[in-house]
Amino acid sequence: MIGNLHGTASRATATRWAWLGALSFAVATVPALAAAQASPVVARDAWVREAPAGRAVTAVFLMLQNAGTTARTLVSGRASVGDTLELHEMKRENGMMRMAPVTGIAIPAGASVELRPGGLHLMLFGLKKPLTVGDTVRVQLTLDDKTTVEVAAPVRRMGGM
Ligand SMILES: [Cu+2]
Repeated sequence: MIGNLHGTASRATATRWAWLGALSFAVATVPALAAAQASPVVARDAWVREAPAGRAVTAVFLMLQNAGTTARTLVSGRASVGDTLELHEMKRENGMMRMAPVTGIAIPAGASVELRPGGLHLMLFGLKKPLTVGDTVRVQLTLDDKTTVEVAAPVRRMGGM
């Protein structure tokens, strides 16, 4: 019987969290990966460029640090807002700086890679609501070895790209 009672309590808790999730509008939750492995790669100093009403696109910047002895590659990601997340770089084309998707961002062993305005960045598409200072976006990144890295990215105001 104790097992049954415990099961019921867990379901009730799960339902309550599901409701909280449905009610939170500024920051939707990224489902946690129960079996996520610890990665020697960490993400820090993350932030998201503020997105005014009507703007469905924004960029995420952060520092990726690989404390391991094996090079890793960031291959994909998702966020608590927006439909899709793409890995982007800025490159010069006919004298103009343009951004373009890349298939991966290499993080050499024992090194850091900075995603910053004017360089590599994460692009969020399909924003349904404005992002303003005070909001926080949760970002989950997947590496080439299938490990994931999670980071909270506060919204910051910023002039241009
Ligand atoms: Cu971009």
